[in-house]
Amino acid sequence: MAHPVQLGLQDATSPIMEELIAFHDHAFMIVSLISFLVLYVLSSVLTTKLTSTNITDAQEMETIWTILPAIILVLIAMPSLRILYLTDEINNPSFTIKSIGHQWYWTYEYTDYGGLIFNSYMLPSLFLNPGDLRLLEVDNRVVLPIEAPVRMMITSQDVLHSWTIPTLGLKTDAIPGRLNQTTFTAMRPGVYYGQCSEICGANHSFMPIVAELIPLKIFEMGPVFTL
Ligand SMILES: [Cu+2]
Repeated sequence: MAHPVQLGLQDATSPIMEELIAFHDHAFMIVSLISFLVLYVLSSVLTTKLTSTNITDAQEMETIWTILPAIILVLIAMPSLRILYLTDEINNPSFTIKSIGHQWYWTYEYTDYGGLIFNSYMLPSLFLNPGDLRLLEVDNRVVLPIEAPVRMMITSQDVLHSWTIPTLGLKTDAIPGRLNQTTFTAMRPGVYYGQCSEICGANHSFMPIVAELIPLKIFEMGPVFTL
């Protein structure tokens, strides 16, 4: 989860998020270089007496400063498109888990396990145990396996919601009447937090998502589902 005064992204738990972080760093480097160059040119312009008449015509320079930004844009667009299509890849998933957004809680359906369905509500502050995270803890966490491709089907029963877990690189809109799908392969076990990311009404801030990622062997054993 995010921690106070954090500036960067959360540590990655899936290969897609690794890619996204690498792309963020790549784009950030380009933006930084451009910013410093513009800052340098601006300060030069402000501190130089512009009296030369030789700079009224400079075809070569204009050609370069037209083509160079175009090349930079391509250098950003290409890796961006690559990740976009990687994110869309379904990868023959081993499990399908359905997540339904409601005002204001999530419902999870394990259709591969006899149609297990349960609701996941935020824990009110009064019910928190020491060490629990206020506004992030839920009564029933969604349990997911690691090191296996998992498909999430995401939909809504009332208004627009968005099912999000930043550390897995997931953010998929929950749209009434439409079934969206996304896949991920988690790489390490743990408890990961997310929040609804589509303004969905009065209690939008109070429908967190908590995913408990456990090793595949334990997931397959099943008793974890006796909630
Ligand atoms: Cu919502």
